[in-house]
Amino acid sequence: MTDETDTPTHDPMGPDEGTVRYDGPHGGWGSMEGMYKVLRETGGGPEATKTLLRQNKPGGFMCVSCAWTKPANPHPVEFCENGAKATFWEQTPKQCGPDFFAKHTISELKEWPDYELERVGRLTHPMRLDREADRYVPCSWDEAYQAIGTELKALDPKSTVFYASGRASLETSYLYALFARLYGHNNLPDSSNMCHETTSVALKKVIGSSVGTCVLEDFEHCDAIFFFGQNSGTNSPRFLHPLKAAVDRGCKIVTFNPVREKGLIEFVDPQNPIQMATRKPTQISSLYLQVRPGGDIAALMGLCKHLLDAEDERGDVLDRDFIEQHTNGFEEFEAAARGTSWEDIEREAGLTREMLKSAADVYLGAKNVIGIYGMGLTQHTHGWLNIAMFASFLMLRGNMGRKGAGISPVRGHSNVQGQRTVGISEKPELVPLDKLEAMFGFEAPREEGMNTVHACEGILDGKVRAFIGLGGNFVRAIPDIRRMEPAWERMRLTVQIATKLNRSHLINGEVAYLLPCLGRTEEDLQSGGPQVVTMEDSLSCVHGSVGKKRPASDSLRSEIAIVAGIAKATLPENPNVHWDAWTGDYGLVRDLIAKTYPDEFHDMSARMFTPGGFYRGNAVRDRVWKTDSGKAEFIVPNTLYSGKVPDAPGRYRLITMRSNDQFNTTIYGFSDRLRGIEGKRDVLFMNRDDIRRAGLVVGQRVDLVGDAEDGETREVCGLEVLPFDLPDGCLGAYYPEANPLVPLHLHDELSQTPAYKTVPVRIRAGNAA
Ligand SMILES: Nc1nc2c(c(=O)[nH]1)N[C@H]1C(S)=C(S)[C@@H](COP(=O)(O)OP(=O)(O)OC[C@H]3O[C@@H](n4cnc5c(=O)[nH]c(N)nc54)[C@H](O)[C@@H]3O)O[C@H]1N2
Ligand SMILES: Nc1nc2c(c(=O)[nH]1)N[C@H]1C(S)=C(S)[C@@H](COP(=O)(O)OP(=O)(O)OC[C@H]3O[C@@H](n4cnc5c(=O)[nH]c(N)nc54)[C@H](O)[C@@H]3O)O[C@H]1N2
Ligand SMILES: [Mo]
Repeated sequence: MTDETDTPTHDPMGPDEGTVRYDGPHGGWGSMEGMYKVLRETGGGPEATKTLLRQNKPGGFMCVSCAWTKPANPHPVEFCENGAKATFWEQTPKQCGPDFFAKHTISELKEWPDYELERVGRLTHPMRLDREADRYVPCSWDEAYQAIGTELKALDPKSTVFYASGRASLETSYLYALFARLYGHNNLPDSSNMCHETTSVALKKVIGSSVGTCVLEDFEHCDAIFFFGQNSGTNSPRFLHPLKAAVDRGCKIVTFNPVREKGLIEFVDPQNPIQMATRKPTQISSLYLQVRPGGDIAALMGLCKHLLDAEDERGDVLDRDFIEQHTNGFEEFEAAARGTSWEDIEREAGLTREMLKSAADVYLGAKNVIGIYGMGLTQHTHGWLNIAMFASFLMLRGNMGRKGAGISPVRGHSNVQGQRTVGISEKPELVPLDKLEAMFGFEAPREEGMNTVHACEGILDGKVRAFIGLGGNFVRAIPDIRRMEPAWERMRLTVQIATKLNRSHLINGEVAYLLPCLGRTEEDLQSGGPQVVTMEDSLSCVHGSVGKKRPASDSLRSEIAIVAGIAKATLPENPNVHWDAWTGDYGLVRDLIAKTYPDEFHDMSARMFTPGGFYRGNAVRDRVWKTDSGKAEFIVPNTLYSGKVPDAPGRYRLITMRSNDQFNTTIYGFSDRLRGIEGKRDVLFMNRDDIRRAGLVVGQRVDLVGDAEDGETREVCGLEVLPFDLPDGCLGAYYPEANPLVPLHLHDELSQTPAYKTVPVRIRAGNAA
């Protein structure tokens, strides 16, 4: 490891004694260096850097990385280290075209690491799989559309799956979902099914809204923020600015996370010259509690118990008016909290009663509280209960539907929330099908479609015959990928619409096409002139986005054009459906969206460049609860543990983690600077006591084996044991490399979001011990 100011270090006690960690703050010079490393790597020139200045600005383009909101008054540079990396990654001048595919067989490419595959460069031409030759060969767009259309026409629509990764625009998403329904199915899984579907289901159930309730302004009025399982420093770094501003005005932040994530500890604002010069960071969290993975229900129960104790003492803690007027189930919830023992809470949370008291005191000292969360709450077998508990905790003091308060899930992909809003959903009851039928003159399919887990099950048992991927890297992102890969290749048709080569493009059906599309930073010129696309951010604001860069290749088509091309080749003529006109002018698609969802999207084209985006509204802000009972629901959890791994020696809960140098399955590089890791990803994070107890030594290579007791063999071999500050009995390894260990059947019980954060594993030390 190198030794510069912002570089990782081991404890001076030596590798056996110390833990791997990063001693610098988040942000600062380290983040500048991280960004420019990717610029060098992708070979981008000054033009790539210039593009950054248009990022997340009204009239510019919306970042292709995370979904964090784009403010009305952007900073001169409204991008972060990881947003810049994503832009550079898309803008690379390197190409992955017919010459490349002529040189490499599919079998050979399967041996390449993910990082090398994407690094080849932008896909430039439509390609068809030649199975005999074990290669992709170029084809024309028309040939691809006609061949795919012919295959789809021959299949039962219900045996096909149309997946979407959360990046495609609202316009593309609307047309993609319409295509699925005109063709005859609701099999529209989305990356959200692996991500915040738990939120969509749980929040809908408890507060009647499937999305968060806060707007940016709330962060200017909150007195405390409770942070559960979201790593802003890496996954939504621009969020650190409002957080820092909140801390600067006295707001307290309390974090619950098994991992001490740097960005939530201290931050140097790269846009603040004084901080950059003095390197004096802002302390972000005033209290940081390393809850056990899966221990959040218990931790929240402990917090609620403290609040009830304080109520007994002071009598002014609970918001009785709110509870009475707006909620259901309080008495049962109160009885359950009082009846839960501290012993159980402490054991399951891995935190003491006193630690939880310190956190409860912060809550009590605050008038307005915001609850933030991410994958640390959603990706568990009882993930929905985590969220229900979090909502209950906030509701006890009326922190819902009030300025400066609320619950705010931090979404992942830049338009994942919006895709669901405009119809990409396997749940027909969430889509205005009657209206679509009237608008387009057809009979919409009414059966529930497949979500991600159902689609995987359908592929395993042979029911699913075709898969279309609108972006993403499905076969790498899902659980149980070693079981899925052979089943995948038995499908009849696979089609991938993508910007860069990834593993999912190498695991193909009998007939397969790889279709390259424009990226969001690129100019999208159609018959009606340059086009705008829109997306909805994590705070439900909708923004127009204009790409200006010259496309990576003249053969690229926009996502809308590709969806329309396939749809036209598949579906019979319909006088109400105008694929060519819609492709020529996306404004016509926005008109359709506005007509279908007038409350949220009226006058969409006129409003899309509103600085800060236009807010699509949330009834919870007016304390209107669209739940079955018409009130917000307190839910009594039937367990304190949101996972399923038993507590026993040698049995571990594995957290799958994102490094600071990746976007999901896209690996930009091998630096996880903020955790002190450089140059590798094949590591196993483990605390020193666990290393000793297991009889291992630091640096030893071990295998992880699945411990789901379902008869399936699951393993990931050759991980280097690294000492790391984690709770007992819990391990960490990187996603997606660890995905073969995740059982498909372990998922949130209501939403089927895979339990990527409490994966049951054991360690096999082999001969090296
Ligand atoms: N640079 C970058 N940005 C991204 C992404 C990326 O990969 N790279 N991915 C995007 C996407 S699609 C998403 S969904 C988001 C993901 O962003 P996050 O929601 O931040 O997701 P993760 O990094 O997977 O995990 C979040 C945190 O949960 C903690 N955690 C794990 N288990 C538990 C638990 O049981 N309880 C608690 N309280 N905490 C726990 C982990 O230590 C981690 O800090 O980011 C988006 N933005
Ligand atoms: N173990 C484990 N597994 C996980 C998670 C975890 O925390 N742990 N997280 C889950 C989560 S939260 C998510 S969201 C999923 C992510 O799953 P996906 O969304 O399916 O995967 P990504 O890695 O985001 O997809 C990357 C690919 O998208 C393509 N792409 C990039 N830009 C564009 C574009 O503009 N248009 C098109 N058409 N394609 C583009 C590129 O080809 C790139 O290779 O993974 C899930 N899997
Ligand atoms: Mo995600």
